[in-house]
Amino acid sequence: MNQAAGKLISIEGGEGAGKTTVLNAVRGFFEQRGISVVSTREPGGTPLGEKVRELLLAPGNRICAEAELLLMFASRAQLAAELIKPELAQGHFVLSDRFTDASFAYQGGGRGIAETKIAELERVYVGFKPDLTLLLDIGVEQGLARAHARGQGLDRIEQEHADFFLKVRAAYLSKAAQEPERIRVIDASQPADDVVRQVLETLEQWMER
Ligand code: Z5A
Repeated sequence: MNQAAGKLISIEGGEGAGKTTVLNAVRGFFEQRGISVVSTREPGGTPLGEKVRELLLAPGNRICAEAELLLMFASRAQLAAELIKPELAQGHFVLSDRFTDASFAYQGGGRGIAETKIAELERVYVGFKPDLTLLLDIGVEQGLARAHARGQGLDRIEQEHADFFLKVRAAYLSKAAQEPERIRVIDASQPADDVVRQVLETLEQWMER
């Protein structure tokens, strides 16, 4: 791999998949190799994006599926322009807690918006995909149990029914089957240490390509 080139790595998964633990492990993996990593998240990651995030997640806000999709992309366009493109241009690694695959999963799979419409937004307003995506896959029941056990209030999207999250999971797995080189599926049902071990093995293999 060309060490001088910037890379975008995204972490994806359904509720309770354990993205936080994995993000920390991925950051540590690169820092140990002397590669500096900038972390960000979606929706959010910029001052504008964080305001959009508040609108999107506040319980009680009435947002139709199309507006939800466009708000996700408004946040993403700003993040791409303000942070991701400049960092990649400087040869830095960017680690994002979710990226466009989440729109295919939640607004595509979950809300039923056609994949072609989302792909068009991706092409026109983003123009790139992550170099590597770690998809933390977990059964919906197990994931929701973990998320609920955190004891925090549920945001607007977390309040959806299990059926919604089943469709989200299926859409993620379908995307991973379409792009197996870029999207690596990690079994996130395992204890945290085992999940981290799978992630580190995947990163080592990816770096050695
Ligand atoms: N969204 C969208 O619809 N479309 C888009 O395009 C984008 C996003 C970009 C906010 O995202 C929402 O936006 C999200 C998708 C939607 N909707 N929902 N619902 P977010 O990423 O900020 O929100 P989140 O999915 O709720 O993430 P999270 O809760 O911060 O992360 P997590 O992966 O779900 O969980 P965690 O906090 O890392 O772990 C959950 C709990 O499980 C915690 O107590 C851990 O200690 C525990 N845990 C973690 N790993 C393990 C293992 N291995 N074993 C046992 N317990 C564990």
